[in-house]
Amino acid sequence: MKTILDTIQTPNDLKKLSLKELSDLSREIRALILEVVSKKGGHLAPNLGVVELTLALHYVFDAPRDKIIWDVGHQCYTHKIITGRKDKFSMIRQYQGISGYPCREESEYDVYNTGHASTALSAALGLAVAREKNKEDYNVIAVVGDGSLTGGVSWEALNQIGHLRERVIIVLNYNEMSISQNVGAMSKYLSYLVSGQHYLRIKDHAKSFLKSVPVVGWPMIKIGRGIEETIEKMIFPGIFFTELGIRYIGPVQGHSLGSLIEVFQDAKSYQGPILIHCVTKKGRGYLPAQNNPEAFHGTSPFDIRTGKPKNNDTSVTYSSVFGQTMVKLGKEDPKIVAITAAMVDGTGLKSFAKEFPERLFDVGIAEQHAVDFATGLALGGFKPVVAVYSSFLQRAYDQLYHDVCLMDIPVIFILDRAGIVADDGPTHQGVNDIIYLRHLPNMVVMAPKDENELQNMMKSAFSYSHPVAIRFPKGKAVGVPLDKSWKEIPFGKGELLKEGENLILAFGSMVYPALKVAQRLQGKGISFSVVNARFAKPLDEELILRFAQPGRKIITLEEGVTAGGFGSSVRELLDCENKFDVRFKQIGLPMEIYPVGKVNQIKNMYRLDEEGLYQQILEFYNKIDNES
Ligand SMILES: Cc1ncc(C[n+]2csc(CCOP(=O)(O)OP(=O)(O)O)c2C)c(N)n1
Repeated sequence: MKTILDTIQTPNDLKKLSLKELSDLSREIRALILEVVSKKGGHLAPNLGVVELTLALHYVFDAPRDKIIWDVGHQCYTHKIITGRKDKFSMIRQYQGISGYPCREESEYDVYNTGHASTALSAALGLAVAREKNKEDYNVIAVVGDGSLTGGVSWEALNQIGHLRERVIIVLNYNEMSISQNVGAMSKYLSYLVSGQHYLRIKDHAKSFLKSVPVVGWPMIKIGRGIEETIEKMIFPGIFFTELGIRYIGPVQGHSLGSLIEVFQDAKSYQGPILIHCVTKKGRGYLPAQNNPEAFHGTSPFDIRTGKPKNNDTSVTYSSVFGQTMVKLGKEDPKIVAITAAMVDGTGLKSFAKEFPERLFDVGIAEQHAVDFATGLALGGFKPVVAVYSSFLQRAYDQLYHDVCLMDIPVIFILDRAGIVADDGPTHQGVNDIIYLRHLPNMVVMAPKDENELQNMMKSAFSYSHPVAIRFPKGKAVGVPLDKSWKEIPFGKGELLKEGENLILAFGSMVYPALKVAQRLQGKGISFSVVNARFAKPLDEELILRFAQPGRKIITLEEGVTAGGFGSSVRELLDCENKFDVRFKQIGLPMEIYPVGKVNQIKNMYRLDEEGLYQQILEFYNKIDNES
């Protein structure tokens, strides 16, 4: 039987549907999302929460002429399904499939590539200003979640949106959740607007209210504090935004297609910036996700009937070892505090949060603030550990330089998801951190070969009295036993694991593969030492230079971009010590945009899996031997 979804090739087809048909379509789309994500994994709860909102937007606006920008972009599945990618949807987040985020290369309906939070408002304002300057006429709509509104960039944008007063439509997708429960004063304010308020009754209220507000210079109602302020908020909900110069409309029932369509239609004719506060439920329509939106924010494949994960892999992960080590360290030292930018669970800090709720700070999606907040805590005598994903720390680069490193403040940075990251695509690859950290003055850059070394590195880092970054990959650790008592990692010292003639110098996740490759090469009569570098900065110069003898081969391995990376620092050392007669090769990742895929697929593509490493080293070895 033909479904309504079968009739939808472009958003234009939506415009022929009745409200009832749109509502039926929302059910069909939910079922499709659920079916695909249960098999392939992906962002379930955020997407189930915005089905009506997306349909209403595409029903009212004329994409791609009108520009819809999705903040983070993890909630774009319905958008993809109705903008010509329904047939490819089963390949979402798969190698050679489609991206799980908006992707300009995929479709003209994807206006702006996203993946990191809080960028949509700035981009929308930029487009709106360009439109005015070009004397064009289209709508610009930014869809932003309440979680993403905690990011500083969003506030920088609101500041200018209220100032310039260009026509920008902000759809605030309010579901009280970031990945976990949303945090912060703004979150409380938004929830205040929703609680105790009657939902906007569109016909008899919003239209007249909109008309009554002049575009420029509307009167600022200034009444006192206390009870008057409460009355004011009741009469003019969202006064905070209004006073910034942004018209506030809401709260609107975010699953009522009728309400959404009416509000969006009204917003279209408004001649200034407008924020529509839509209240949605994460996981809507699938009980396990509704009841546990955090677990279903991003999920691996699961059984639809029970909501239980299909893969019950209970392997130890780096994040879990980090978390349990934090608890251990926290018990020993009451000055240790942990900071996360909205990733309590992802970074493994849940058990620390449970054990020491007053020493865990979730700052919201605010990596820049997290870094400076940690700096202040350290200056005040605490020992802050900032747990963050490698790719998200990129946006706090100046805070690392200006605030942490120039003052040489001992903050510990735990960089999870460093290296190749599965499924999420280019925005989430943690392949740049060695580069952006290693030239910062005073910064120590480390990577453990396994989870046991991770715990010892964490303990040791507190004794270095410098900022320290420790990077490790996502997921499953090596599976080695954990030392019961701490072992100090000597500052700046590598570890010689295998003796041989030439040298493989491996950093972090590349150490065990290096050992395996060296064994295989041994079988061919090719002799390599293997050193676990432990530090990309400072380098163990003494150890490296011991191998830097004429004609010897030195190969560096890293799970990161080579340009300016770990191997580059070794090359610089050899160069500055005039060791030109050493045969040197740096193995890692090229500087390019990696495709979506599983870690093994991407490693295989770039010859960073064991076989690829073996072949690369062998080719290099044979080439040098043929030359000489
Ligand atoms: C800079 C940055 N930090 C962290 C993340 C990880 N992250 C992805 S979605 C998300 C929560 C977003 O919450 P919200 O915007 O409210 O969207 P919802 O999932 O609730 O729909 C977070 C923290 C990110 N994408 N970007």
